Amino acid sequence: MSRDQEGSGGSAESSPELPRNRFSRRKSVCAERYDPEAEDESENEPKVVFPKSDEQRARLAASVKNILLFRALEKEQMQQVLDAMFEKRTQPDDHIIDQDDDGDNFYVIDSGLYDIFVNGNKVGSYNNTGSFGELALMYNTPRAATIVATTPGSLWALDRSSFRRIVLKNAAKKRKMYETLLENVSMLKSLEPYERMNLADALETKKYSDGECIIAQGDEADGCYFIETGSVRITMKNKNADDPTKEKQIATFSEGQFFGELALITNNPRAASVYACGDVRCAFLDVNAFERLLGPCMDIMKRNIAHYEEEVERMFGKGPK
Ligand code: 1OR
Ligand code: 1OR
Repeated sequence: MSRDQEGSGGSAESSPELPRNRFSRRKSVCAERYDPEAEDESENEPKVVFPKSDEQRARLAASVKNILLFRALEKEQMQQVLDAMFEKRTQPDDHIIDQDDDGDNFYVIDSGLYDIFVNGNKVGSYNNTGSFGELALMYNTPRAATIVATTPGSLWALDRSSFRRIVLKNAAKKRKMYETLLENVSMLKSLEPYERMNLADALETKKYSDGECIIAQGDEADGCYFIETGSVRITMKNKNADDPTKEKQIATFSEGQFFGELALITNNPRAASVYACGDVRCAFLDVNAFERLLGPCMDIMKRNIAHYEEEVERMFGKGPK
């Protein structure tokens, strides 16, 4: 799928601030900032339940599995979301969302292809997976894009009020928590603000104490790490050395740097080990989200890898791997 976006006008409800970017057309008229800690009046609203067949439940469960916005939900909240979702069948040319409209539902794709248009230009598409329509509900802005079905398909819709009551608080908190971190990782500067928001949805904080092994050389890779606080030591064993079990320190990384991307890109085992120096907090991105969300940064990461290779040669010399 493709992604990206920004903001425009708003209503009176409080909302998180939408990051500005070059696509902004209008300033928000809503000066009040959303406070994720504040009680939301919608919390007292009755729960919505749409009965579903077993077959529908199974399809719904499969569709929501990889929805990043739902990652921050607890089990009970997830159950409420599943109860509140209703199915919407779509036909080619159906406009699911029209840019500039008010937001009614958030949609999770069950099946079908959908095109994304901004100001009349096609900017991306969804292929049988993903979700859309969260921006207008989260930030109280008009719809930022038009979404049109191009095949018959099916969507799961979650009404605005349920979305705000159950999903908004956690998701907004998470986006806010990672906002500064992601703005400070230079590799991610090539991402659009909307892409960084999607990234925030996908991250998971992991904590380590002094000396703990975060990555072990030779292991299979499951994701990459962005350092939120603290620093790490990178060490490497070299097969050609006199003592091939001896670990040599090759670098230290600190806040705003990332590691663990190499094995994901090359499909090789971990090239080095990584240990915590003191207390360390990292934001972890799993391999699936990495491939989906960091495509735009691939060139920068590949340049980095060329640098690693030069360094390996400099430190250990050339030789059979
Ligand atoms: P919404 O509630 O504003 C339209 O309704 C939805 O389209 C929006 O939430 C997003 O979920 C989804 N720009 C704006 N909205 C996008 C974009 C997008 N991609 C998906 N949506 N792009 C930026 C274009 C300048 C994506 C480009 C790949
Ligand atoms: P990974 O997935 O292989 C270990 O897991 C990580 O250590 C690796 O991704 C990189 O993110 C990180 N050579 C190889 N990996 C390095 C290096 C490195 N530095 C950090 N990592 N070199 C250091 C270059 C300054 C070359 C070593 C001789």
